[in-house]
Parts: sequence; C-alpha cells; structure tokens
Amino acid sequence: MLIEQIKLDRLQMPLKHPFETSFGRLMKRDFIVVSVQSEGFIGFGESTAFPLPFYNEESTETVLYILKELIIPQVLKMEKLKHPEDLDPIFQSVKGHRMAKAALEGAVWDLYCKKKGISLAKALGGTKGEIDVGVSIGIEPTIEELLDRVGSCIDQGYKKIKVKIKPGFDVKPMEAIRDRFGMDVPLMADANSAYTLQDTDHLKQLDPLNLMMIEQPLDYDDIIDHGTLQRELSTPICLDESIHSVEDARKAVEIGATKIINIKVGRVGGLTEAKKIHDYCQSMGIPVWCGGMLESGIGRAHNIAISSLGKFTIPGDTSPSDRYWKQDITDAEVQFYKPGVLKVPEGPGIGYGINEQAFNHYVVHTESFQKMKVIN
Ligand code: OSB
Ligand code: MG
Repeated sequence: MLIEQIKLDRLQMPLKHPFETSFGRLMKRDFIVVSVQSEGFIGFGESTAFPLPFYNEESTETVLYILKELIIPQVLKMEKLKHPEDLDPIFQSVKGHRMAKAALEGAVWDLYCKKKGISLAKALGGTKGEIDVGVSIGIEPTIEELLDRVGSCIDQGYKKIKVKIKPGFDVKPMEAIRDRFGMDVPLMADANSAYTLQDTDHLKQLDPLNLMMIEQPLDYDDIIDHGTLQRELSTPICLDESIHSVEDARKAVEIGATKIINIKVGRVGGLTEAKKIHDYCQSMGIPVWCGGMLESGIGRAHNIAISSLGKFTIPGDTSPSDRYWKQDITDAEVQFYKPGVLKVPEGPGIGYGINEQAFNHYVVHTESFQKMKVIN
C-alpha cells in the first residue's frame, strides 16, 4: 500500500463522570486520532497519551510533535508498505514515544485489514468471538459513593471490578467492598504507582481480602522493587506502567516482579508489540488482560481486537462506550451483547465506522500531510 495522506485530528470529549486516580482527576479526554488514507480506504488509530505526563512521560503535545516532525515525514516517503510491521525501521529511529507510534501503527493496521477485507482480530491471530469485560472505578469522594458504584457495576454484569486506590483511600474502601458484596466478587485494586517499599506492611493488609491482583503499586518505571514487594505479598502483582515491551515483560517475569500483565496497546508501542507480549506470556503461563486509557470507540475497537487473542483470560478494562461518553465517535457504539460480554466484530479492520457528525463535534484542531508527488 502507498500511503497518500495522513490526518491528525485533536479531539476533546467530556467524560460523563470525572475519573480520579492517584495521579489526578480527569474531566475530559483530550487526544489525537490518526487517519491514514490509501486508494480510497481509511484506517484509524487513537493516541492514548493524556494532556499532561502524569501517567507516563508522553503527552498529547509530544505525540503531535513526534508524529508531525519525525514519523509522518518518513512514512509518507515510503515506497511500499506491505505490512504494518514494515513501520519498524521508522519506529526504531525514535527512542520511546510509544503512544505516538502506537497511534500511527493502529491506523496502519486498520487500513491493512480493510484493504484485505479481514477483521483486525483475525489479522492479529485472535481466536475468541466474544470477550469478557471488567470495569475500572475511579477514586470516589466517599466510601458510600464507591459502594454505590461498585453495586451498580455488579448489577450491570461486569466480570471484574477494579478500584483505584491511593494512600489514605486503600485498605478501608477495599474492606468495605468485601463486607458489602462478599468475597466472591472478582475484585482488584490499581494504585498507579502511589506507594514505595516502605508501605509494604500497610499493603500486606490487603492480603486477607483475596484480591485478584494489585496493579502497579510502586514507581511507574520500577521493576526490581516490585519483585521485592511480591515476595512479601500473597496478592499477585500485575504491572501496568512499568511494561513497555516484550523485553520488559521478560525481565519482570524472570525476577518475579509480576504474575499477571496488563497489556495496553499504546503504552507498549502498538499492536505488534502487544501481540509479542501476549505470545511471550502465553509461553510462560502468565495471564494477561487488556487495560484501558478511557479511549473513544476507535481505541476501544483496537482493544477489543487484541483481547480476542487466547491468553487474554482475565476480563479487560474495555467497558462499553456509554460508561464514558454521552455520544461516542464510532457509528455503532461499543455495547454489551449480553451483560459483561462484548462481541468481537467480524467486519473489515476495527469493525466500527465513524460517526462523522459526533467526530466533528469534538474536533478542536486538524492537520493533514500529503505524499509529495514527483512531477517530471
Ligand atoms: O492505570 O489503568 C490505569 C485510566 C487512566 C489512566 C490509567 C489507568 C486508567 C484506568 C481506566 O484504569 C481504564 C478504562 O476504563 O479505560
Ligand atoms: Mg493501571
């Protein structure tokens, strides 16, 4: 395929309900959609970076900079692109900035599949026709409000309940959930790097609660201390922020720093690397699940496709559109087809079209880049 045009749209979508984590409170999603065009087909990808670098080092602005100045000019110069993996030499020329790369790579994957007339899930080697879904509940102002939300999510059929914790809002709320809803609810906590090894004794108080896992308790770039902490905790540790590649996954698994991995397509630099991590974890017997970054329908569709791979055995943070948005930007919104279960689309590419009207409503800025035509 010859990529003729690449478009970058910046969108701002208000969240229905503010989402609070240990690093801050989000009221809206401010992100980039990448569209790549070739011979009448358009592929779509979404950047998962936030406006400020409080989850990882990237931001909406750094994604724009890396794509505009370094990656897009190289992609538009390519003479042929047979497969999304052909982008690798370009990606190797820029260290890090994985969310920027993933946004472009996702769009190229979608385009590649649409041209071939196959679904993204199939192209990635997905084997599941439906996927189980969990929910990620932000920090609520009070334990009572948290309990209301947990109750409502259980009623809606979510197959895993994840609750954000931070120092001062951790053991008590998790105990309260167990007291109210019992020990059988599939429950986990996500700390987004809010603790240090000095909190080991405090975190041990979570062990009797029989949580499925605790996600990223220590620093966003740490692997070693997580290994030390895991030897003290019976609750399995699941790494999120610390895993950027299959190499990180291997190191973390080898030193016992993680028993489960949260795979986020953006954080690891795209679908190709996400699949490599999945395959490595499959060979090691490490279960994985697909994390979320409050994506619009576009990023959500990519997450659903990767979740159709066999070792995604734990429900992901891939909730339906209406948990986040009054109106999503895809033409069919992501919806349960039975409680807690999504169907993996079978149509070409990501399997969701764009709702142009909704899309345009949220766009705040657009830039287009064309292939230079050589005229002799
Ligand atoms: O750590 O998984 C996380 C949202 C923003 C930043 C980080 C995280 C999250 C979530 C939300 O947990 C998952 C979702 O519903 O998209
Ligand atoms: Mg997380």
